[in-house]
Amino acid sequence: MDINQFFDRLWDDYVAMTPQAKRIKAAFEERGERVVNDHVAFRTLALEPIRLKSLEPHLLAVGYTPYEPYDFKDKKLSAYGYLPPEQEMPRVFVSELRVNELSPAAAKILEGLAAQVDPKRVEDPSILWAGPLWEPISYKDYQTLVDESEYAAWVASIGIRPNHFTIGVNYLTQTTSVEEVLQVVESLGYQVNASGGRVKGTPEVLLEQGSTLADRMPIQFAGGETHEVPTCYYEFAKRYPTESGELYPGFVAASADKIFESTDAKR
Ligand code: OOG
Ligand code: NI
Repeated sequence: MDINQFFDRLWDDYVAMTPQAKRIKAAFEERGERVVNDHVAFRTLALEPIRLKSLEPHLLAVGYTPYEPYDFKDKKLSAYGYLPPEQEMPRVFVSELRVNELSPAAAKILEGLAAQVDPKRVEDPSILWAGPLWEPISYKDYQTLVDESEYAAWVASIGIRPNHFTIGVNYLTQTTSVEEVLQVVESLGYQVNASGGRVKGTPEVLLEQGSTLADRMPIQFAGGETHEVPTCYYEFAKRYPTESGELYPGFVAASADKIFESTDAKR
């Protein structure tokens, strides 16, 4: 699979889960802008057979280079940033939940999900837009997870698939700050994640970011019950040049820590 096919599949899955993204992208295009993705992000569990390390080969296969690790102590997450093989292809951010740091009750729920995944399935690149790879969990277990780790609840209900795409604000010609972009997004009727401030990061840390609050969608839980849960969100990122003159290629952990909250079920 070539990298363009790869991202087409990811985008199709993403907009099916995130109708706001299609509308927001179209609105910027109607303003005459070229919408280029800064990065795409994935979430998983640090459990066999779906660990970050097991998903990584699919990124390497389409030309990505591992760049830098990140640690999120309170959220119990480890992450890695990847650089694209070509200009204007998105960077990639993959995180995984250190399940062994959770309570025995939460860990047991998640271990039950990972145990249902056939390791062979993980060898196909479509694992990255697979969605849930397990039977629906009970709504009670979902709530147990929400109380302990919003991230855990998200992965359990939504599965492995793009968590967000990100508009590269550097490519825009009319709304050249993240705050201006957020105002356009709000004018379309979407809410912004204000955790840690509307705009996270500063020119000094070479990256400014903002995001919407995730769309919500009814999904099926065990026993055929359906409940609305947060799905995916859209992010907006502006990069500043480093001393070498290249745009800063990485992520900023303190900002990312708040961006994760764009999918919180409890607001
Ligand atoms: C990722 C949050 C971090 C960034 O660009 O720093 C992030 C997530 O919500 O899975 O996207
Ligand atoms: Ni992001």
